[in-house]
Amino acid sequence: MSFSAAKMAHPLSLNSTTVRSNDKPNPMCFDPFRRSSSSFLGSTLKLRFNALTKISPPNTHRPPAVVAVSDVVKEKKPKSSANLLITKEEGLELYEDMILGRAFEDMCAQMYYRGKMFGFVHLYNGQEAVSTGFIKLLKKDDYVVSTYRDHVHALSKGVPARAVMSELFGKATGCCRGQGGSMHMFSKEHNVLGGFAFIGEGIPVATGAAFSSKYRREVLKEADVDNVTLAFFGDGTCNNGQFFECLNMAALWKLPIVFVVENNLWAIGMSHLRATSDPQIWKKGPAFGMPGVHVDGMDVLKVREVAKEAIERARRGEGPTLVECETYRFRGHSLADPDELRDPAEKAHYAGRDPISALKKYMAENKLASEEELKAIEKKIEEVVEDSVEFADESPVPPRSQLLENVFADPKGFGIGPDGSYRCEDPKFTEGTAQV
Ligand SMILES: Cc1ncc(C[n+]2csc(CCOP(=O)(O)OP(=O)(O)O)c2C)c(N)n1
Ligand SMILES: [Mg+2]
Repeated sequence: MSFSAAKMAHPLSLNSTTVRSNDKPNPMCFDPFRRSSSSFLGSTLKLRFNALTKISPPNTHRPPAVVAVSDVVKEKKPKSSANLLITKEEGLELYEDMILGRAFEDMCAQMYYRGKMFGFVHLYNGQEAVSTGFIKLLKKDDYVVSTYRDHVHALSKGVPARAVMSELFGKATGCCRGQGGSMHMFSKEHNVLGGFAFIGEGIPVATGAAFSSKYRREVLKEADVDNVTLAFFGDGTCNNGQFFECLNMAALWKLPIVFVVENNLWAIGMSHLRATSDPQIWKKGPAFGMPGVHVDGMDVLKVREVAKEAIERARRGEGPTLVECETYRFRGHSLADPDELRDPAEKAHYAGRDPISALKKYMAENKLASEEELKAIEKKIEEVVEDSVEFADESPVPPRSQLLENVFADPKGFGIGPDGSYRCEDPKFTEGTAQV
């Protein structure tokens, strides 16, 4: 097993494992690193134990923020004399992808409030290091399976901003021809197998994709098939049965998959600590016979190192890995959420750990990029995002005939009449479903 429990030096300057013994706790000041018997990660909530059951707290020693990491991080050969984990080109690529994710989502918020998007829209602000850290390591044929928080995963995998924005606008030029919307990004071309509105729904799809890769390679003898599947989902989803069932099957069949938990501490308004018997999700990996890794998800370089090892392990045919990324969403659960439940101190703590600012600082300190180079990337992305909005706005809405397409397998079913024409094209169609 290549993964082991160990602490690692923080590649970025924000060292979440540091505990300064001289610091006196200030009751007015939120200090997530202060050792406490009842706090977890950066949450300000206390772990509560049911007094009626008289069960004593199982663990009175709070683990450090990063409790298990890849050995590869420690053994990593330096890219340069400065002992850096990335080259300049790699750093610029990571920066560009994170800026794209952030700028795109900020624009989505604007467009949503201007009434250009419909239904629920869930943004990814704050979590970019996870998408970028993992997906930028993939090959084109590898698969990504997401959740309803899916725009940025699609962008990282290469789906053009125009196609994602148009999909959000419900336009015919969207990656699902406007038929999916925010929660259902899909691209056959880019092997993005979907956003999914039901939590946990994507995990079996991802497991199936990983199974198909293994089947093609080992049964159909397609020797060049070495695709890896990444399944992204949240902390709240890890209490869903599909998660456990799929961990079992993936470990049993040594499937080429990485289960990536984006633990942002909240499932809508439910704190992870209140909902989960053992909040350390990564521990569930070893229970199924696969490595479980916990990584600082606000640090793209750490995420990337862990991702590298997990993806390579899957590609080598050694089976799945469960990676828990400690992260945080900077906005409410969806754009309809006023976000009044979370403690402002907790929000402020994570805002100060913005993964984009951290990478920027790291690159500047290590002379990997000048201020001008980073500004040029920001400018370029601003134009890409602006262009995506103009494109989406000018694109046509889907034809009415598309309304019932892909709804029924039988083309002569509910949607298509005996004469072969769409029933919705009947002028009386909107008068009531009884006649349809
Ligand atoms: C099967 C199912 N049950 C309930 C819901 C309602 N629901 C929507 S989001 C959500 C919370 C999910 O939280 P988490 O997995 O942590 O993801 P996050 O939103 O934090 O990214 C729930 C319960 C759902 N979409 N699907
Ligand atoms: Mg969550």
